[in-house]
Amino acid sequence: MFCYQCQEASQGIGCTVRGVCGKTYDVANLQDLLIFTLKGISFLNLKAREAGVNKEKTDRFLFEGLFSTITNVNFDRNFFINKIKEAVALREEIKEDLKKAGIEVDESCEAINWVYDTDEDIEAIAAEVGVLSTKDEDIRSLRELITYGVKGMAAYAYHAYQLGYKDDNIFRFMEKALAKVLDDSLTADDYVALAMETGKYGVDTMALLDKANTSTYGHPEITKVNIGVRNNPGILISGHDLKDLEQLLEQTAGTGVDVYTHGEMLPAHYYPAFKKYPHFVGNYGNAWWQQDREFELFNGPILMTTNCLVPPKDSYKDRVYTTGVVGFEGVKYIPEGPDGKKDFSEIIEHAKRCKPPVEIERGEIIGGFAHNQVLELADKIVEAVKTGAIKRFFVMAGCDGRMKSRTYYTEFAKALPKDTVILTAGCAKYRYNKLNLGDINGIPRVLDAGQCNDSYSLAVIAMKLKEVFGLNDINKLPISYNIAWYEQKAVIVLLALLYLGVKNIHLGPTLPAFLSPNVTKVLVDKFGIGGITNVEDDMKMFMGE
Ligand code: FSO
Ligand code: SF4
Repeated sequence: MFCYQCQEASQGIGCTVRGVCGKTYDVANLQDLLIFTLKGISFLNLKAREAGVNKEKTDRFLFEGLFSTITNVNFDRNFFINKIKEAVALREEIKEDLKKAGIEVDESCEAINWVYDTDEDIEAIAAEVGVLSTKDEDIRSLRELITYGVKGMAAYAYHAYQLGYKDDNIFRFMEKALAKVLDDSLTADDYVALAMETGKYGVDTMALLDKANTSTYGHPEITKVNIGVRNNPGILISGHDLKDLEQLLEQTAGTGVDVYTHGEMLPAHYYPAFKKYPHFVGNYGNAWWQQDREFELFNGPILMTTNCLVPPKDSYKDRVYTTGVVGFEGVKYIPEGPDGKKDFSEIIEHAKRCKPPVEIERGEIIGGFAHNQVLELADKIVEAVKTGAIKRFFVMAGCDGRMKSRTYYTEFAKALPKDTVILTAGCAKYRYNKLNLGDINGIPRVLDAGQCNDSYSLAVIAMKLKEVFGLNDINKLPISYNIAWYEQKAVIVLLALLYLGVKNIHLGPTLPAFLSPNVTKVLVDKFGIGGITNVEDDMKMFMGE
């Protein structure tokens, strides 16, 4: 096992015995083998595409497989053994299809030709194909940067697909990128260019998901979200999947069971379509890493639709349900029916047997500042910038995490001058969204666009402001980027911002372990990427003092 894909990689180097996230040795290796086999499938499917014999089920298999290996999504050994077997079967099917179409394929690459007889064979091969099998540190770094970006892209493509939105160009690119990551003839420069192209498709995928979400559920609007509780049994839903939420709200209507959001599901409250449910009560708790305490206190069942799942404690494990690509051994899984419907009745019955949630806080938080809403307020915002009432915006999007050093973000938000506004998305917001930082002429000082993928909204807003102020460079706007990262969706968001030409992004609380010194140097030289130090010095640096 060697994994360094998230910000919590052991000692800032990599997890080698067991993940800090709780991922076991065998699961880490199996994830590597799944990714390796998906690369082989990608190589073959590109040829199948050219010949017009590709199948839609391959697209879905690819993005689901990639998504399942993102940090805190799936910890279940059997899930990966089965997925790998399915991957090999699919790979052979594509080979057959190519043969029938008269297409010759060079099958010398191991990702395309490895076979197994037993589960032990699978585990033995899994131990050989990990990250460290690329010997050159810089090539490895760039290959992983691209692979993690594609994983994030796959997660967003998955959500769009669930709502009936897809784009073959995105699927083709994912295959191209994964196939190139196998190609030993490519140089570091080739991979830098591929990383940029990954950013381009990251923008396209986030735009597609934005279209899917807003066409289906309406444009997010300014919303006050209750953070207290009611006296009914409840179901807590976490992760990012809005379609799962919709089905849960439909099925719980009139049952006397309330529904609350946790973590990244909070922004669901901002969508008009979910406002019609009187039993959609509010948001319970904070970011993903606090779930062990908060799930315990919630008392009712919890539905994990995507990351971030933390290995559940015995005290509440029997109340956790997973769906989609999420999995954990011994935790009940809710499958999707052939018609795309999920039956949540077991969770609803479970909830009825549970006590109402324990109140952990009271009050409201405000959000819903995605691009459409912010552009409606554009005149007010532009006026505030012109009069100097707003001096600077700080994009503080991204993730939250366990590390103590992340208190930096709370302290940074508190220390920001009163004439600055935070633009946020993702679960990083929980570090400062309950601080009551006030408003500027009625504009709240923390503008939450939504989930991590809604970072796209922040880019749209920046582009619009550039246009309004008649600037020729997005970097001339009074916007600073102090972004927190944790998992691979943040990688695609970062690559997307770089592709859009955003410079001088500061990334914390630590730079990715997968960036080698030389690759870091490229990012510093080309894009002005930096880390963080301490609140006082960083504040001076950002405010140009
Ligand atoms: Fe995890 Fe947070 Fe949204 Fe990240 S809950 S950490 S970039 O924001 O992805 O899933
Ligand atoms: Fe370690 Fe992060 Fe990989 Fe988990 S996902 S094994 S914490 S690097």
